[in-house]
Amino acid sequence: MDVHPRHPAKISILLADITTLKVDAIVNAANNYLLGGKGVDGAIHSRAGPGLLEECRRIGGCPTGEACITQGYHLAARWIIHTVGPIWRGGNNGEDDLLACCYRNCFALAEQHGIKSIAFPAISAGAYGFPMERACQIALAEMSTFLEKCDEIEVIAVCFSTRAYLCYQDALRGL
Ligand code: AR6
Repeated sequence: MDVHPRHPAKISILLADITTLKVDAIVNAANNYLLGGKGVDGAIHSRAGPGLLEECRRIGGCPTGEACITQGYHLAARWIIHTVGPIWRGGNNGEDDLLACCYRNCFALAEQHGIKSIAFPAISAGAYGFPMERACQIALAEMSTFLEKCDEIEVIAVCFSTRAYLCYQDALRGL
């Protein structure tokens, strides 16, 4: 696990399955329909159980770049914050800003709900095709900016592959 030098013990990079983490909230890389899918979304729905799908149905959807919150159901995490990352379309269609908005909106919900530890997957960097290096840079920049104004939340960047882990480490050094 690597710790951000400017925020000791507050931001860390972890190679793990996000659904196993005992944190206050995990973030889901969802789609606009909030009805489950593949990747981390599928893993979260399958581990959380059917109550999650019911609550997501009631919410009714989420625009790209925004976020909403549900209970964690059978997860160890109390909350799930669902956000919808942009689909990569070459990089000149507002993708960077939309991805940054995902992180900011997740942090806003975390603050509103008194969440003290939050774990993020690499939003958009799987099925949505965002280049991993760029996604990691945006993620860590937003995490770092948030922690500059609110350092009471522990932030975990979760990697699902060694490649993602190395990308996060590089991005951390480049901050
Ligand atoms: N724990 C942590 N990270 C994971 C896990 C896991 N269990 N599983 C996958 N990842 P993706 P997106 C990583 O495709 O690109 C879904 O179908 C994965 O290796 O899950 O935002 C939704 O319904 C990658 O680095 O999300 C949407 O339709 C990262 O999580 C669409 O995919 C994100 O990959 C969203 O695509």
